[in-house]
Parts: sequence; C-alpha cells; structure tokens
Amino acid sequence: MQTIDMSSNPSCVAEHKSRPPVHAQTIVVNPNHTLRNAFVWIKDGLPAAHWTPPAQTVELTQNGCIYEPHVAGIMVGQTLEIVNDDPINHNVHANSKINAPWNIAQAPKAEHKFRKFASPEVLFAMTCSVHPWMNSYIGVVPHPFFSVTGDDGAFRLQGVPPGTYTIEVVQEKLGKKDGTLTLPPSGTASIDFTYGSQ
Ligand SMILES: [Cu+2]
Repeated sequence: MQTIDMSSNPSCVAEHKSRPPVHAQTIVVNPNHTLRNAFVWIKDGLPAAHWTPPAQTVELTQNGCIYEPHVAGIMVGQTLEIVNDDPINHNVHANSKINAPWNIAQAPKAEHKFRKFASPEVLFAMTCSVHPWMNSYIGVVPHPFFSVTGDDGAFRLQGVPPGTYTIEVVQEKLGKKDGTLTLPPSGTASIDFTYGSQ
C-alpha cells in the first residue's frame, strides 16, 4: 500500500517524526499471504434470541491522524468510545446507511465521545472531515459472533451453538464472500475464504 501523504497538515506530520512511514491499510497482506483486517461474522443461521451487548466499550482512537483499529466489530447497543489522542482537531463521520449517519467534531485531547448503533450494519466507513486519508470500518452485529482477521489471517468465533450457518467475510476493498458451515453438537468446525485467483 502507498505511504500516506500527510504533508498538507504539518501537525499530523509532526506526530510521526519518530515513527516509521504510515501506509494505507486498504489491503494488508500478512507475511503468510493471508489478509489482515477482514471482518468475519455469522450472517445467518443463529436461533432467534436477544443477545445482550457487553458493558465494555469498543474504542476507536485517533492517533497520529490515523484511526486505530482500522476495522472493528461492535454489537447493536454496545458503546463506541471515540478518543482523540492528537493535539489537533478531528471530525469523526460515521458513513452509515442503515443507522443514522453522524458527524462530530473532537477537539485536541478532548473528552471521549460515546455513540451506539441501533441496527445491524456490516460494514461502513468512519472518515474524518479534516484529514481525507483517515478511514476505518465498523461492523455492527446483533450478536457476539464476529471477528477481525489479525496478523495470521485467522478468525475465531467462540461459544457458537451447534447449527448450520452462513459465514460472511467482508473486506473494504475486495468485497464480500460467504460460505456455509455446520458446527456439530460438540467440537469445532472451520472454513477458509480466498480472494483473488486460486
Ligand atoms: Cu482527522
């Protein structure tokens, strides 16, 4: 991925004086040729149930004019906690379509902001109205069975009841794929997804 050019904003550049160059995270390929930052969730097949969101917040931090993490999952009704660690203004814009979109300014080192999402929505972009290179993605899920692939390309969904499920993976640039997975009454099951030529 290309190095992000922050030269239009010296304050952002200053934040990176002692850091390595920052690259766009549109597609991040791990050393083992797997994809990082792919969002994986159970799209269909769960029994009808109300899943209570955890009290723990999901944090989205603006640090050096970059969002961290780049991709996050959150449950319907769970709190997103937005943090500005930078000495400059940011403006967080949730580009959601099912949930009402919002746009909030956050001053340097300001108090944290808190937002919740009322409806499932996988996946939408968070952008910054001040810094065009800033983006991250959020998946809002009605249950706790979601994951974001890490530096080994793997995902793990734990505590899933036995059943047959549609598992969907969503990558911001490469799009969506799904597959069917049957989980036996005890034990585990696995599914692989591949993008590009095979
Ligand atoms: Cu910004």
